Amino acid sequence: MTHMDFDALVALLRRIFQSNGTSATVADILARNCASAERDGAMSHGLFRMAGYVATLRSGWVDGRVQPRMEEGGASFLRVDAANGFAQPALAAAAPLAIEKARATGACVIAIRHSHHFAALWPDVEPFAQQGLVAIAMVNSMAYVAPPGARHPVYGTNPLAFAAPRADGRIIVFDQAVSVLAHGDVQIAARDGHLLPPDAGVDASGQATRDPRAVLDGGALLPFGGHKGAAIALMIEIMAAALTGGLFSHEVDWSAHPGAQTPSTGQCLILIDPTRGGSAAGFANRVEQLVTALHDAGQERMPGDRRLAARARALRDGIPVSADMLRQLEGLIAP
Ligand code: NDP
Ligand code: PYC
Repeated sequence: MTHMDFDALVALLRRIFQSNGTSATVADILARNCASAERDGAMSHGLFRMAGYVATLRSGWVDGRVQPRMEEGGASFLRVDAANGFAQPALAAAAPLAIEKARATGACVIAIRHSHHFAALWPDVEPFAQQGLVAIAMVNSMAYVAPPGARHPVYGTNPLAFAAPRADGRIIVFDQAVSVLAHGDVQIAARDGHLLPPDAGVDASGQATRDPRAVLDGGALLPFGGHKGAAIALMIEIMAAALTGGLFSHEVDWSAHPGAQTPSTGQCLILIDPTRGGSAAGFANRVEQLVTALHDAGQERMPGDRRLAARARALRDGIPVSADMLRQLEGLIAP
């Protein structure tokens, strides 16, 4: 195991992306995103994903060089056509104008379509909360999740992320898949020979299984909380696909692009300026009071705490990268 400096890891990942056909801008955005996930211990969307990015780029399924196109949607609405590119560069292009609109009008919807999101969602919302806004993000992915009663998967693992400012410049963030586990974690469990938790998935015949391979080979993941999680998956399909003009998870068809792994769907973000609300004590102070009440009640761990602790460790000691992973990454650099 070596411990890599964040910037050194970003430089290596940038080289992988660019040598596989992305523009320098896209390479930089995706490299920072992926290295940040590894730094924060968000392993299902860290270095493990690099082989999938590269296979996807080599398959011609995604355009790593395209410029997202911004479309005016109204005073509080911004549409972005990612034009078959990655979602993160589309969001990066939209963010300054979206923040301006949110501050001018109180809120802004960002509707991104024809975009590939293969990453954790918290990096998309964190910067908005650091600038004093509340941010909610939704992405639909590919049909891996079967709602109760369904004969086959229809929903994606559809994550939902939320970020809000706390007092003293801190923020609170959660980011969770709608499935019991992210698909990435099922792949990691299969790779490492671990069982899934009970009630996480079914095999190809619809029988409950804890075998990750059975879920990956024609089975399905289940939504957390049964019909309640399924309803959130439904909302995310509607907001990330029907609203934006993107594809539903079950419409993703990469059969003409062997090796492709990224979903070509949509993403919706809602930014809110909390100073427009009615809190006399100030929004961030009220959030802080709630967090204090939770701690007083006995909840020690808040969402984001584990990730920020991993970040602090990695920034102090470096990001742990195994020799095997380093070899794999170096092997992904195209000649
Ligand atoms: P987890 O279940 O690991 O975590 C979900 C959230 O709950 C996190 O904010 C986490 O904080 C928090 N949390 C976990 N355990 C506790 C606890 N005991 N007490 C308090 N808070 C807790 O995430 P998922 O497996 O659902 O998702 C993993 C990642 O996969 C996400 O980043 C998601 O965006 C990504 N994903 C991306 C998809 C895509 O299409 N791009 C599709 C599906 C998933 P902390 O981080 O601090 O542990
Ligand atoms: O881990 O479920 C997942 C996932 C889907 C798309 C990107 N990540």
